[in-house]
Amino acid sequence: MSASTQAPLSHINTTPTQGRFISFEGTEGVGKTTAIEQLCARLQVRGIDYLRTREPGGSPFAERLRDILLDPATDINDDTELLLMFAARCDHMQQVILPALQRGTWVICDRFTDSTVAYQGFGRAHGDAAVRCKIDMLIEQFVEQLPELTLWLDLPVLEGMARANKRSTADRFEQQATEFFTRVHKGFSTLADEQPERIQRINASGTADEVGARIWQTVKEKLDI
Ligand code: Z5A
Repeated sequence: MSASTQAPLSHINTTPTQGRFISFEGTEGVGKTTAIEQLCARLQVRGIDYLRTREPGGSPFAERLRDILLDPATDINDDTELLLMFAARCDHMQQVILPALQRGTWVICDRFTDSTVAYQGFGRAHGDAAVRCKIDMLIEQFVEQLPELTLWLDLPVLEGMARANKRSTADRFEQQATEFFTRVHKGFSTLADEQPERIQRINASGTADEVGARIWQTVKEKLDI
C-alpha cells in the first residue's frame, strides 16, 4: 500500500495482538538505552522475537522528523513541536509497531505517548490543563494500542543530567535548563500516579546491572512470563 492510500490510524484493525508492547520512559540520561539493551538480551535468551524501536523515530519518515525535532537549529513553536511528535508517532505506529505486534513480535520502544505528556505538556506548557487536554485528545487515537507495560526509570534529574553530560554534543531538548527537566519529571510522576497498572516506577539508581535486574523482575511479574 502506498503512503497516500494508507487507512487513517483510527481505521486500522486493532483486534487483539499477540506481540507484547513495552515502552521505556524517563528524563534524560536515566539509562533507558542501557536498560533496553539488557532487556533485549534477556528476551533473546528466552527465544522471544522482539523489535527494538524508538520515538520520535522508528520508521524512515519518523526518523526524518526526529532529525528536525532534535536539531538545535530548528526554530518551531510549541504547538508545531507537539504536532510533529504525533505525526512521527502516527507513521511509526502504522509502518512498524502495529505490523510487528500483529505478527506476534514484541515491541520494545524507547519513549512513547507518556514522553509527550511529560515534555510537551509539563516541560513546555508547565502542566497547563488546556494543553494536557489537547494531548489527551491526540493520545485517544492510540488508546487501543498503548503499551501494555511502561517502565518509568526514575532518577533524580541532576543525576540523569550528569550521566548524559558525559556526551560532547547536546540536542535541542538536552539544551534545556534544569527547571525544564524538573517539570518533565513531575509529568512522569503524575502519569505514574494516574495509571499505576500500566506505568511501573523503576528505581534507576545504582549500577546498570542492578537496574536491569529490577526491570526484568517487573517484566516477568507484570507480563506473567
Ligand atoms: N521527546 C519529546 O519531547 N516528546 C516526545 O513525545 C518524545 C520524545 C517521544 C529524544 O531523545 C528526545 O525527544 C528526548 C525527549 C524528546 N529528549 N531529551 N532529553 P532520546 O530519547 O533519544 O534521548 P534521551 O532521553 O535524552 O536519552 P539519553 O540521554 O540517550 O539517555 P538514556 O538512553 O536514558 O541513557 P543511556 O544512554 O542508557 O545512559 C546515559 C549514560 O549513563 C551512558 O553513558 C551510560 O553508560 C550511563 N549509564 C546508564 N546506566 C547507568 C547506571 N545505572 N549507572 C551509571 N551510569 C549509567
